[in-house]
Amino acid sequence: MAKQHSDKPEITPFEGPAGGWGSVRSLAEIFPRERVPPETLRELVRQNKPDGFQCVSCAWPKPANHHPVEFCEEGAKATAWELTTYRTTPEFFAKHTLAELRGWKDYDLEQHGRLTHPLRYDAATDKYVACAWDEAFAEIGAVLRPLDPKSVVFYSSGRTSLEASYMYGLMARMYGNQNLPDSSNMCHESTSVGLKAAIGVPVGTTRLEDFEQCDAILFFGQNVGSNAPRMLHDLRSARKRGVEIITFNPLRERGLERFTDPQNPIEMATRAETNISTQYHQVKAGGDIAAMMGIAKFLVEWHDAAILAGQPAVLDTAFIEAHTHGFEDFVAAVRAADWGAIVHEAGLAKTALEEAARVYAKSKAVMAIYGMGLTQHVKGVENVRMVVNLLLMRGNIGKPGAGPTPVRGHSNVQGQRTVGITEKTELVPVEKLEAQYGFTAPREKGLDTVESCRGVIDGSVKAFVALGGNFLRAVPETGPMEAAWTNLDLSVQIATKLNRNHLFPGKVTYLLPCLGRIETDVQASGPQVVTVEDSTSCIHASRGKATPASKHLLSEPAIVGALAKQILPANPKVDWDAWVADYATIRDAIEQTYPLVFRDFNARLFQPGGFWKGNKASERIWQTESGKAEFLTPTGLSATGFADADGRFRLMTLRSNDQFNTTIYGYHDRFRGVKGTRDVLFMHAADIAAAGLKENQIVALESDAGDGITRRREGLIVTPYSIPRGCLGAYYPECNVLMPVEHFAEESHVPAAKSVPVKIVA
Ligand SMILES: Nc1nc2c(c(=O)[nH]1)N[C@H]1C(S)=C(S)[C@@H](COP(=O)(O)OP(=O)(O)OC[C@H]3O[C@@H](n4cnc5c(=O)[nH]c(N)nc54)[C@H](O)[C@@H]3O)O[C@H]1N2
Ligand SMILES: Nc1nc2c(c(=O)[nH]1)N[C@H]1C(S)=C(S)[C@@H](COP(=O)(O)OP(=O)(O)OC[C@H]3O[C@@H](n4cnc5c(=O)[nH]c(N)nc54)[C@H](O)[C@@H]3O)O[C@H]1N2
Ligand SMILES: [Mo]
Repeated sequence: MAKQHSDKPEITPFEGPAGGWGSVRSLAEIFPRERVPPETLRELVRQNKPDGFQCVSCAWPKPANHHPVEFCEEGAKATAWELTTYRTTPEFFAKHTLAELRGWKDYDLEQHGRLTHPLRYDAATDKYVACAWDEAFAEIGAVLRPLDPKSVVFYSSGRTSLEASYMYGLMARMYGNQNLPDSSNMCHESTSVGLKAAIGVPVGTTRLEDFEQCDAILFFGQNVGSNAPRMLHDLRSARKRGVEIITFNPLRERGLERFTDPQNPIEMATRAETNISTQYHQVKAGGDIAAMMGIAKFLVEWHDAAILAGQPAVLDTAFIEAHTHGFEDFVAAVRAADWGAIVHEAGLAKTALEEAARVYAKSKAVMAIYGMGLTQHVKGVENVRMVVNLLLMRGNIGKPGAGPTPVRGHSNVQGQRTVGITEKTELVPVEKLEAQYGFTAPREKGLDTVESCRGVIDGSVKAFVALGGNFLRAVPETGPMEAAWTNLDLSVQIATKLNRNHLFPGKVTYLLPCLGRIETDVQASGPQVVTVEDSTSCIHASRGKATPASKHLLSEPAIVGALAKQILPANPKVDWDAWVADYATIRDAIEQTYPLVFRDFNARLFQPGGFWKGNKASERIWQTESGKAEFLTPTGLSATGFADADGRFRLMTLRSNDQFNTTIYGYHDRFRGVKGTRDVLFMHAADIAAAGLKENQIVALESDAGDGITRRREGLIVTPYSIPRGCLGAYYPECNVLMPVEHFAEESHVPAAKSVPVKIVA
């Protein structure tokens, strides 16, 4: 059995750079901890290479001209996590009831290792017991067939391949619903909605080569050192060329400050560091709209003055004229915005915004990179639209080195949407699917994540199938959600490791173990490859070569195919078995549904760097309602969606350097100086004093949403930190219990995890 966690907490400032010797030391701890055998380490060398496997961690692009080792500390942790030699077997489940396991920490559950057998929950003993695959599929089918399809949810987490995702979405539609929430609903849906409306594509417009052509980067709310570390190489090269990087983040994240390349022997030996950000603005959580309004206001003022003085224009008026719509309204709002309000909402001095605007105004090609710090707010979509506004003002979309660059989360989360994992009819070629498969596809919008949560709580959702992920841990309102989960008629969880969602059974419950992407996947036609799409719309093949964790595992396509055969009437136009026997035939079907994107799919999948899906906005073709790129006038300056009040704080729920979402690798958030605990509450020293608290005091947080519901998180250690006043930071997912299900981004329904209204209880 793996060792349970028992370190002593220690919180001290971390002085080193991101990367560097710290990341090497971190790896030296990880591999022995997971007991990964030395021969498996060769898998690391194949990570993110054209004939290798695509990392199961983040979605950052994999370059065509790869480095000798194309992985980072986090990617290596993710690989070790999947290749661990620990196993969670039927003998383990014979020893522990679910009631007991619910008392375990996330870390201890997953650290027990890979699931080995299909399992059925036995209510009499409160334990999982091994079962046969056929038995599992038959009973799941028997429960699902008579249910109203509208009451069934098919969740997926963004790691699932294009092949399995396509089958899964099709299965749901043939069954009769589009209840296809995925992790994107909690993540970049604000991007998908905001960019689609603004520039006609739901994704970023840039590619890796743009890093070589930009002269400035605006960087909002993404923690690159922990969550997309391979991007540090691109940022470092850009810095070496003199590119200015202007960062907006409430916390001083180490990856955004300094980086030593752990793969560069000279940098390592000399402890050389590259400073990443040239300006660092500790904006208030939810203050980005205000900050960007301030920059826009300077641009307009300087533009007006330049025109008066007969000097070159500051705004790209030719571009605005030819390519955009809504500029007059927007610019009127910019002129009308009050400096006092901007400075107050952003929490930044006017001179700081002026500095940022100066660099932006003189740069010819600017990328705007962003993450959850923008999308996970009540006004998350407006945050994204404001980024576009800024870019449009100077024609920074659709030219080399410029454009919006959302940093996607899971390794195939963007690709899932491309092949039909969505609750929205307009995003799927329904007529095409109907013609291809001879059925009538549902037109009624399906349930997204927030709506699925409501449905579980109010009892209208009767069955939940999860293709990966840890839904119940990742969503808001975890208290009532856990309580309501046991009312489900059916809970099916397809997973690689045990997590907290699996400990809440429905009336019928199955835990189905699957192959991971790094493992060999042999089907009737031989070893298979799968495909994924990265953050820059490049599609890559992934070939697993490691020995599967257990001989009882099925692949995700095989599990989806078997489920589909159970719940759907036989249909001569879909041969699920043939698809499972040879994934190339699934890719042919995908190509038939999406002929433009997936032209010659099977011929192109091994192209180094992936093959690019194309992007109309990057050609300045705007597939929007007006046929132009749209300016949006923001409705206000704050993104939080709630008013400030005495004693009310804005809680940002954060990832540590030692986790992948709900998977906790360990208890060291090295860059933030936290060791041995996750029960940390980051807080400004002046706020600590003003609240009459002391460093290291243990406090609770309570929801301050004003909806009369008590939500509480106990046992947090007050930790003085460099963070704006009025803001707090603490770790996700342990703080999700504090988030109301109704606290989400307007339009996109992304839970507003970066500004949760809370109060402190001493
Ligand atoms: N190792 C590792 N890699 C990962 C993940 C992981 O958990 N671990 N998760 C993956 C997934 S699914 C995703 S979506 C991405 C997540 O990657 P990120 O987008 O980096 O998400 P978070 O870690 O939640 O951090 C968001 C950052 O935004 C800042 N922030 C918070 N509020 C605001 C605000 O109002 N304004 C601004 N400007 N900044 C703000 C925080 O200080 C933090 O630095 O990473 C992916 N990659
Ligand atoms: N408060 C707060 N809440 C958040 C966020 C936040 O920043 N703050 N972030 C949100 C974001 S951005 C996201 S993306 C979601 C994440 O939500 P999810 O994607 O649902 O969660 P993960 O933690 O990534 O899922 C981990 C589980 O996936 C399973 N798994 C791993 N690999 C595989 C595989 O290859 N196949 C299968 N079938 N299963 C596998 C394992 O059993 C593991 O326990 O959380 C969201 N929730
Ligand atoms: Mo995500």
